[in-house]
Amino acid sequence: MKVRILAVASAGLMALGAHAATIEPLGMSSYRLDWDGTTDEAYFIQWSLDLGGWQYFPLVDQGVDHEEFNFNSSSERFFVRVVSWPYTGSDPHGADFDGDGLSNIFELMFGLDPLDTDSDDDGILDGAEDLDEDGALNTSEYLAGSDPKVKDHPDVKLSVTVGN
Ligand SMILES: [Ca+2]
Ligand SMILES: [Ca+2]
Ligand SMILES: [Ca+2]
Repeated sequence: MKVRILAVASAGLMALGAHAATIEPLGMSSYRLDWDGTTDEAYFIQWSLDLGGWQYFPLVDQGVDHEEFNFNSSSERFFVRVVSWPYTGSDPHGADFDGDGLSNIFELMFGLDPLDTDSDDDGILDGAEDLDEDGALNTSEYLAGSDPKVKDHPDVKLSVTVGN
């Protein structure tokens, strides 16, 4: 029997249970997370294997009322939580919630925290970091559409596919 524990939290430290959430198994290693949303919030979904650190799934969910997210996990034990952020716009992927110059989805795709201007807490803001040390700062790579983790030529465009 697999142990599945769902924790629900938000950037604003919303009380546990404020968004009634459940996980149901859909099949082999496949699950559905659902929770009650509102139209004035966007949602990030995070996972952890040990509660020691949380990783983002690469999407931002626009709040409606009933939210669903399907995912796979082959781990014996895992944790999933929903993080909410006040938002009434229509492009949660393209928005820049933490205001560091990098869009939410760009940060999610490259392992940065879209809700923290300095993901690694080294005093250098995410946009001013140069992840691949190729001389082009992350903000420049974002604007050029290049991959901030590959020392790529400026005219190599990044292709991003987002599922929701
Ligand atoms: Ca950002
Ligand atoms: Ca930093
Ligand atoms: Ca770079």
